[in-house]
Parts: sequence; C-alpha cells; structure tokens
Amino acid sequence: MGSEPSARIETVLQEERVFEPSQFVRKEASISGIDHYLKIIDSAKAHPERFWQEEALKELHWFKPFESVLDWSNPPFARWFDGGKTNVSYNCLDRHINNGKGEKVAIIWEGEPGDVRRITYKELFEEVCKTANALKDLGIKKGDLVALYMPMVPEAAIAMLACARIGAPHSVVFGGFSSEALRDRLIDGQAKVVITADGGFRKDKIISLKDAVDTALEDNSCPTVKSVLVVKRTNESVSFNAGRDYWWHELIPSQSKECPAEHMDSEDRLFVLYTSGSTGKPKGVVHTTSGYNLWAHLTFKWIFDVQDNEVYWCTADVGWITGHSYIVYGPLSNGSTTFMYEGVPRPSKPGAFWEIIQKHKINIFYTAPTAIRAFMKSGRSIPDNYDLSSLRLLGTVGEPINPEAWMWYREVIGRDNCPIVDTWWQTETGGVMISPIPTAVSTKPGSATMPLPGIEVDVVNAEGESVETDQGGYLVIKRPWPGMMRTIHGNSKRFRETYWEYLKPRDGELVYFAGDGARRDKDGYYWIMGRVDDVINVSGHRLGTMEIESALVSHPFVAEAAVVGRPDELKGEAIVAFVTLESGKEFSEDLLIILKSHVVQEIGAIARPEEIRFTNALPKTRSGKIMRRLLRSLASGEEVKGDTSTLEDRNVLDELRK
Ligand code: 7RM
Repeated sequence: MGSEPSARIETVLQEERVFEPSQFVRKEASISGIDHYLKIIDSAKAHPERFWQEEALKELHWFKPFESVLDWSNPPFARWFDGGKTNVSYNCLDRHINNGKGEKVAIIWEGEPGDVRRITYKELFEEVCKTANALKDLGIKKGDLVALYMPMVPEAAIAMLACARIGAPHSVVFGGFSSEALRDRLIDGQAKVVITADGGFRKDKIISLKDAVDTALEDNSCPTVKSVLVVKRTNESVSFNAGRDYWWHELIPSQSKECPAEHMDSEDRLFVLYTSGSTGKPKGVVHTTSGYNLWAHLTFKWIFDVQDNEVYWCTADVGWITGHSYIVYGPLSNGSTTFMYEGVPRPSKPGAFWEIIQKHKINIFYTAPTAIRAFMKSGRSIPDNYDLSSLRLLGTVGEPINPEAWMWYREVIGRDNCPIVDTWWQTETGGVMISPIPTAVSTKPGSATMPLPGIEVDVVNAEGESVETDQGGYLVIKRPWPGMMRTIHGNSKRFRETYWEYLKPRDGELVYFAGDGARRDKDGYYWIMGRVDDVINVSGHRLGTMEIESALVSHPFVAEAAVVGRPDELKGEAIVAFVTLESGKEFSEDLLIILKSHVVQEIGAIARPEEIRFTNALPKTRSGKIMRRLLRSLASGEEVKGDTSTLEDRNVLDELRK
C-alpha cells in the first residue's frame, strides 16, 4: 500500500452539537425507537448467525431454504446462506406482485428534458422479463457477464434486473468513463454483451455512449463481446455494425412477457463493479446473490424506512455502488417507489433538485456532500423558492460531510425538521455499515454515528490494537457481514492482501481494513477522516492516484508523474499532478492542456487534474519511493512538516517550493 498512511490521520474535528431523534419517532418505523434498536443491536451481537438467519428468512423469498448461515472456514472467503436458492429479481418484482402490489409505482423517472415516466411493479416485471428473454436470444447464459454503459434511464434498472433474473452477472460501467476505461473493464470481465444508448444527456451536453463502445471494441480488442444492445435516447446518429448491434426498441417489445426467474445459489455472482484502489488498475469487486440482496434490503429498510405511500430519491448514478444498492436493489426489494433522475444540477439549472422534490413530493432524499456544498455556495435563496415540505428524512453518502454543510442541509433543506443520516460505506461493503437509525440514534453534525446491527467495527493502530477514545487510527470491520464483497474478480490474492492482510492479524483473527481513517469519541460515535491510502475522493468519486499517474505516464512526453489530493472546499479533494518530462521536451501552457485532456481520454472527465505542476524531479526516498506526504503539503500550500530526512535529494524540495 501507499507511502506513510498515518500521516493523514491528524485532524481532529471538534463538534459538540447533538440532535435528538425524538421528533421523528413513528410507530410504523421498521426500528421504532431506542428500545427496539437496542434490542436488535443486542440480539445481533449475542447470536450473530441466528440474527442473520432470522432476517434472511423473514426478508427474502427462498425457492429453497439455506442449510448454513455463514461458512467462515476459509477466511477471508466467506460463504453466506449456502444451500439456499433465491433470485434477486424475484425478490424485487414477483413477490410484490404476488402480494397485490402490482399496480404500485416502482420507478418514477424524470428525463433531462423534463419527460416523466411512471412504471408500476407489474410493468417493470414485464419489461424485465422481455429484456431477459432478449438477452437469452443473444446467447446469454447463466454465468455470462453483461456490461452496461448507460445513461440514467429506466432501461438501466431494467437491464440490471433482467441480468439478475437469468443469472447473468452485470458489470455496470459509469457512463462518464472514457472508451479506454470501458475497454479495460470489458476485457477484465470478459463481457459477452454490452448494453448502451445512442447517447446520454450530461450537464448541457450530449455524450456519445455508442461511439465510445465502438471505440472500445475496435480492432477486436474485446473478442468476448458478441453483441451490443442500444437504447435510443438522444437520437444521435450512430454507426451500426450489422450482426453485432441491435436496437433495444427493435429487439425487446416483441419478446414474451414471461421469463421464469432462475433459481440461483446464494453464492452465485450477482454483479461485478469496478472501483479504484491504491495500486494498479481498478479492481472488479464481486458481490453475490443472497448476502448482497439481504444487506441492501435490510439497510434500506432500517435507515430510510420508506412508507408505502412515500417517494424516495437517491441522486447517485447507477454506475456507482450507491446506484446499485439504493436506487435499484434496496428500494425495489422493499417494494418502495424509487425516483430516478437523468440529469444533475448545474449553473444553467441551479434549482433542478428542489423543483423535482416539489413536483414529485419526494419524502426521502439521499445525496452527496459535494452537492450540498455546491448548493450552499449558490445561496439559500434558490431552495427557498421551492416547497420542500414533503421531505421528512435526508441522507448523505460518499465522503466526509463537514459540520457546516451538515447544518445547512438540516436547516435550509430540512427546515430543522428532518433527521440527517450520514451513511458510511463502500463499494466493497455492498451496503451501509455506519449510520444513524433515525428513530433511535441522536446525531452529531459530521459523524456517521454508530455501526448498524450485526456490524462490529473498531479503530486500530498499525499493530492492529484498538486505539484510545478520540485517537485517530484505521477503521476496521471485525466480523463478516452478508453484504461483504466476496473477492476481486480474477485476483483473490489481491483481495486478501489489500483488505485482510494490510494490518497484522491479531490472534490470527482477520479484520477487514477499509482504507479510511477514523476516530471514536467518548459516546462511541465514529468520525470518518477520509482515505489513508493512495485513493482520493473527488466530488464523491473514488479515484486511485496510481491510475491517474499511469494515465499521465502513458503520454509520450511524460517521464514520471505523482498525483495527490488537495483539500477543496467544494469537491472535497482536487487532483494535483506533479510531472517530469522526457529529456528534450519543454514545459508549456499547451502541453498542460494536452496532458489534462489526455487523462480525460484515458479515464474520463472525473479524473481531469485541477492542476499540473511541472518539475525537474520528484521528491523520493533513498529507496526510490515518491514522498507523497511532501507533495500533499506542497499542493495544499502548507508548510512541509514532519521528517524529511529520508529524502534523497533535498534540492528537489527547494525547487518544488518555488
Ligand atoms: C458509497 C461509496 C468509498 C469511500 C470510503 C470513504 C468515502 C463514503 C462516507 C465516506 C465519510 C461517509 N462507495 N465515504 N461514505 N466518508 N463519510 N458517509 O461512496 O466505494 O465509491 O467510496 O468513500 O472514504 O472508503 S465508494
């Protein structure tokens, strides 16, 4: 892992305000109050396996009940609910229809130009079945990987559920990634089919998704991909490759509306989702059927507690885990109405979110701190223009939320009336791990509060020992949970090393290392302090510094690159790159622009460096490791503190300071 991780665990937030949960307590809530909460926490702690067993039997439909709850005989490779057979799409669709909820709206969708679709559970079921049948026609069989590279349209959710229905794991690639990034993921996952669209609306532009797919597949670079299914969304003219490409609207409507859900083993793959780590290329996080389904379902129910007549909106993109768990699987498994929006707020539409909340009477709203900070900056007069009185619960996810933004969210958007759930979790954890239960747990601005029932976390030092109250350390998870990632696709060694062997196992017990720093206060509340590895979080998007460095170095003019995050008021972190050039190449303003677009081409616009600094050399230790700690200080304009004695050449530092 990266250099000197502990260097970043130093800031201690001071925050004394506490908000009681009482005003929110409602007897219909899935966890009705503090007594109920403590009862669940205690029973999960006392008999974890019995607890998970009861929840799994109660909350999911089983074609065949499981024989064992947890098999942890070969850690860190867990098996949950072995012997059981279920299907995630059945849990999200059929069982609600069988319970008389077929006419309930499952998805309300608003398109970027303002078009609205309301899809009932029955309609969604039929669309999913038709799509599943079409995938079968394209030769997809149980176990085959289907890639999605789509805008935020209902067809994205339909395609995910169709894959789940026939047991074909999906790999959703965020539509903002470049064709190069898409290609890497298609090759790594050996995708058989790509589902995409002619284009997608992104801010005030149209992005050419199909063109990017064509580029990714050029020169037979992904030989496993046999077909491309294309949703017509923007009417972009696209080139069509006969025998490989199919229009969604030509292939799907004529299919049968019935497709029996495949009986899946609990540990059959549900999806692979790529996420950035501190080394090399993004890794394919593997999630499996029953455990993931249970965890997305339970966490959604406990935290958001959506009532039957309510509308819930998560503003994420389905290309991220938040979209998987809290736009699609969590809400639909619970039979809730999930709202999906194709667009994002931006200067030309600053009130977009508030207009939607007013228009669709959104009750529960879940977004990212970076969005909240941007709203804060443009002033409360914008949200104040809208009727937000339907809101009753607000959530945040993706990065630490600063107390000021938390308070603004509470006062301006929640009118001092809605609890805020700050939910800490990761792609790897499948669902939320640390979050308040709004009916039971008092909140403090900036703290994700306490772990959910059945989740045991700790803050430890590099030796794996628990640290004292208010001391910074590494956040670890101490026992397996149903939604945990099962492995890294094609690289179980990396899975073990990255997450389970980074910290020395204590007493032979493996603990999961999350990559985040944290501190626990005197009340047992957790304060997440951000990544301690070489992963940066830009506007809630997770990026590996190494990934951006490789992108830079792949340009022929670049000799070496080191990328760090610099604290940024709006984005959380901004990308700063230090670059040395091949001999004979000159620094110039033009080259700066070229290199920035080169990174965009290699990864996507989310990875565009905010700043590139040219230098003659990078600061390194005698063993040749780049000293990122120094670069981080330099990038943020701080005084370079701490030990610089290991620096190989002190002149480098002096040069960089200039
Ligand atoms: C859900 C998601 C995971 C990383 C994680 C943290 C950071 C996420 C919070 C947070 C502080 C939060 N998955 N993070 N939520 N930090 N408070 N509530 O974001 O895999 O893309 O990123 O995001 O650093 O390790 S992710």
